[in-house]
Amino acid sequence: MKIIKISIVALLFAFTSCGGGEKKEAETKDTATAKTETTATPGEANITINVTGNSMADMAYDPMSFTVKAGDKVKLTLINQNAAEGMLHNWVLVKLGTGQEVATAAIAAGTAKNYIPENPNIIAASGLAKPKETVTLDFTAPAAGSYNYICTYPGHFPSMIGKLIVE
Ligand SMILES: [Cu+2]
Repeated sequence: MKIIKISIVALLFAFTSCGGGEKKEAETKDTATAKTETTATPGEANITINVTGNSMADMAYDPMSFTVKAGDKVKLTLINQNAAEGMLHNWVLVKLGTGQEVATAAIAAGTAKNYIPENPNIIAASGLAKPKETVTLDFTAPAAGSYNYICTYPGHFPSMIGKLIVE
């Protein structure tokens, strides 16, 4: 019995040591080990972004900017507060100043790709939230610097743009 226990600890330690994306498994097995690991890896950031307004004229992200640390495991929740039909939104993280290029490519990509084009400027992208829907996105914060987040639903850029600052 004792031997089995030790080997489980060793296994969890192996997860911790390799530092990869195996975290969730370790967390569900042993809370104490998960806590230890949190201190050894970059932090976690839970971010909630609302989309306010009810038309093309007043739609916007709230907040329009936020800050995380490089390497943070970001859990982003996008809440579409719009009730109006056709008000679909997403959250696409792009290199600073590339919003127009990505938004234009998104229209070409169309509904088949949920307006997410193959584009090297895209760092992370959520799915589309229909009116009153919520979508979530997990991503790792990129290197320190400034980035834009945009909605790639046709016609929503440049109204829907924000800035992510990574420290
Ligand atoms: Cu939008």
